[in-house]
Amino acid sequence: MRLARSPVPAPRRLAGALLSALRWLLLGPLWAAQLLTGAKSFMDNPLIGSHRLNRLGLHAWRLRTADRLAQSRRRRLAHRVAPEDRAAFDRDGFVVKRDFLPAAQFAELRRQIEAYRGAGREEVQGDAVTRRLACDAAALAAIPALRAVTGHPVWRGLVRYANSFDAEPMVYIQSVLSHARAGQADPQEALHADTFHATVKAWLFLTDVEPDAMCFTYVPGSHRLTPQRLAWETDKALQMTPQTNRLTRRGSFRVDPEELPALGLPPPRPFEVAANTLVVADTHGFHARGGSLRPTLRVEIWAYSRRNPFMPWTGLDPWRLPALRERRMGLAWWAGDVLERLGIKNHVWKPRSGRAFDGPDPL
Ligand SMILES: O=C(O)CCC(=O)C(=O)O
Ligand SMILES: [Fe+2]
Repeated sequence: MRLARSPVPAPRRLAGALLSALRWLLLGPLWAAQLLTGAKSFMDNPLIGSHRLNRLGLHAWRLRTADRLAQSRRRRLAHRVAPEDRAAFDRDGFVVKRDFLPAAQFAELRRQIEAYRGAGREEVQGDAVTRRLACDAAALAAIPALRAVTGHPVWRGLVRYANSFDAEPMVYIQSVLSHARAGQADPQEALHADTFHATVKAWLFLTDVEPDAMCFTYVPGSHRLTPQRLAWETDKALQMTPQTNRLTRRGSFRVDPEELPALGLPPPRPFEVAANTLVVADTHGFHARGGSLRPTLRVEIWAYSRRNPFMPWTGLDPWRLPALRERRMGLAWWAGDVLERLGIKNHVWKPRSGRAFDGPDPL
């Protein structure tokens, strides 16, 4: 039986229409300007989420344009990576470097990180907990061995090439704890693309990553914007409803592994790797955090960078200056706190002091 809708009184309807017009008047220019940025949420920006505009090709245009620009920027950064790494990245969307640091240097890095206690942050997603300690001035002073990573020409080159920008990434000591509390499945375990454009994440694992224990997993070749991928993206954008997965609606499209063959893609590959392995990936490609059978702690030096994908140049990075670079992670947390206090946006990163190798908090 269908319930009859109670009619909305005319004055209420008029007030609603006026409010909506005012919202468009105030926010419309911002939403329009965001079309030429990395803004990706189909929920928060009604232009990005517009069925009519996406039928006219808006989402596909943003993907194609961002892809063309990323390829052109990568060509200009190609000299920063070794030819065999470049070939691997262009083919797969990731590069894996085993035994990244000399063994003694890696052991010293781990020792210094185990001893370091910092003021960090923690996010809960489903039953997983992610903790981050910023690689800021305090961390770099206490863990001088970190500079062997952040100053490493291979690390610097790969992060830039994958990102398609000559930009300093944000760097953290990240700890991920699976099954660390009661909750639903960790949403990162669902295969997804982070964004509609090229972007980088890098992991230098400090712990061994065993099979079925939160392996980073990637679909080789899924970073490429093929005609099939473009058609899939367009369909996903047009099929979006309020019932669609929330993270898809926020612009990180989920993909069912069963959809991969039709996209001409192989099955996801899990990285079962020993500590001291570096993985640098374009997380526009499909990836996930592999499931874990047991509660597990994975610790890594984690880097991330994302710039406006519509910028044609590779440089002009405001975070280049060391004084800014080392404060950046703290500034981002502070800005999140301010937005939350103003009631604008919930901040998922809550303060937590401690060490990278701490176990889960007691329930
Ligand atoms: O932690 C992982 O293995 C991957 C999580 C993920 O999807 C991401 O960091 O974008
Ligand atoms: Fe992701």
